[in-house]
Amino acid sequence: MNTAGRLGLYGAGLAAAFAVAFGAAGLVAPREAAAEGTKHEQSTQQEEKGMNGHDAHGTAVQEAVDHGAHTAAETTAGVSLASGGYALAPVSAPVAVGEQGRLSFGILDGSGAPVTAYTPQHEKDLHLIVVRSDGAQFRHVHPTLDAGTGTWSIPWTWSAAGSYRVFADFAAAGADPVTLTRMVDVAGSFTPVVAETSTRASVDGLEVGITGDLVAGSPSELTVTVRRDGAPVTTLQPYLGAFGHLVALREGDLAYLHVHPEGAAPAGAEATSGPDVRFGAHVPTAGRYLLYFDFQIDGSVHTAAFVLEAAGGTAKAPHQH
Ligand SMILES: [Cu+2]
Repeated sequence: MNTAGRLGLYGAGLAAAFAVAFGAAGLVAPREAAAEGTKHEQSTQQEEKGMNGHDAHGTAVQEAVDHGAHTAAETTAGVSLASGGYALAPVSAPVAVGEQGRLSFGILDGSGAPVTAYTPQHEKDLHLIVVRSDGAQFRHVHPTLDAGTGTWSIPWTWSAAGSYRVFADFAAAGADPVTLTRMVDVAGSFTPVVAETSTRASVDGLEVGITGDLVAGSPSELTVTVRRDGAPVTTLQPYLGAFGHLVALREGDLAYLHVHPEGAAPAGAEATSGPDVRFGAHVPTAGRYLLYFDFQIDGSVHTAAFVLEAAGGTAKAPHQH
């Protein structure tokens, strides 16, 4: 089956699952989809926190499906080059490993014109995530916009061959946030990394762990803990308006879930926190999720990668009431 057809099927089945957003400061597009799919008298906030139980989810499932294409487009975040009335134009990048160049692209509106005005999300007009198809080689960067042409670009060198997913996460001025994606191939052979469930990561001399259980269709809390030489690190600095930034990708289609911490935002640029950072997570399906935690200490940004297995949930079972 071709990709479009497969996504269409996914869209119907996963609508409500993706319709529930993540975290307190959470991602807006899925949350708004959830609001549309929820009866007006119900509290969307409560539903997201799981306080209304299974009934609310069942309702959201049916109504989200009824909403059809609009909802489906948002619920397949990060698996399409066009969504929400915007498209990611072809990505230009070096074609071989080690070649120095730039990665650049444009965002096009419904008329094909480049978008030059954006609404910042988490302190940036556009977040660029690049990851190889096996989940390795993750990068989260912030390219520069040429406001005259609408071209985004950033210096770029590939360090490994393979097929990459490029995600652009942004909100055009006056529009809802969307995440668009394209594939970019880098010549050469590579040995795919097989994802093994992993809740600990060693990065730049820091030990980072993640606890919490993902359950398909249900809210879960994840806690990331940062230590150095076994001692809690309490000097996490604000990064993108929070004390950490978590991107979750579903293994298999790399569907994109952009997560932010629960709890209060940093009180100011000098605020620090740690060693724990909590996130609300709500995964749509059972299976593996690749998680990437970006955090900042002493002005340096680090990324810790984890792989979590989500257990199957029962919240979406049609016979439940
Ligand atoms: Cu970003």
